[in-house]
Amino acid sequence: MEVKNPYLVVSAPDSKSWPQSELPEIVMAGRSNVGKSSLINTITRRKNLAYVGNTPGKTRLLNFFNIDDTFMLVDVPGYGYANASKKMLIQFGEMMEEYFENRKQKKGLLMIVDARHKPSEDDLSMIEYARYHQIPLAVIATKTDKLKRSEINKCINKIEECLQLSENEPLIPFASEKRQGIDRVWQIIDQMLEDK
Ligand SMILES: Nc1nc2c(ncn2[C@@H]2O[C@H](COP(=O)(O)OP(=O)(O)O)[C@@H](O)[C@H]2O)c(=O)[nH]1
Ligand SMILES: [Mg+2]
Repeated sequence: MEVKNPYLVVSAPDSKSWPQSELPEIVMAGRSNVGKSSLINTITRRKNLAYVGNTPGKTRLLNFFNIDDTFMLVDVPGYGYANASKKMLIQFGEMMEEYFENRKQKKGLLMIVDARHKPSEDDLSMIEYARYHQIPLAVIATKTDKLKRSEINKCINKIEECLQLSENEPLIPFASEKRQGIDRVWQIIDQMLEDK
């Protein structure tokens, strides 16, 4: 898949700023620093479409990326900051609840986790949102380049078990730096977009 014209439509602080478009949307969520922005850049083959690096934990923005006028990638702010306040967590939960409840064109959740770590409680809650709202789910385990070859399968199995993934909830090993997993991610996105 070659992306021709991806661009950031809006960084929305609240639902009033969500785009008025009816394009289908794929949501990407994960703890901060797992490699979400890198993944967006890698699969679109852009260097700076999404901002990579340390962002302060305050951002509660949903970033809507228009991908060639065929769909939107919705980047959910990273969660899991050690110093996140209760208020921030509640606001985050409310924002996601509102999105999942009201946004009709949601087509799937790409849950991004670090291949090296056990998924967090917050990851589990995101997944539960998706299951509850019956949105197709796929998990992407990033940074596999930081694992030895022999360790990758073990880690993948652990994550699968921890999240109790079912057969229609695929888990994809991914490494932005090595550009591994790109085709499978596109396959999953295409499937989600085709699903009624
Ligand atoms: N080794 C390795 N590093 C990665 C990978 N993906 C992201 N990173 C690094 O992890 C850090 C956080 O990445 P970023 O994409 O900003 O994470 P985000 O907070 O989830 O958007 C950056 O220093 C990236 O260079 C990967 O697949 N492999
Ligand atoms: Mg990011």
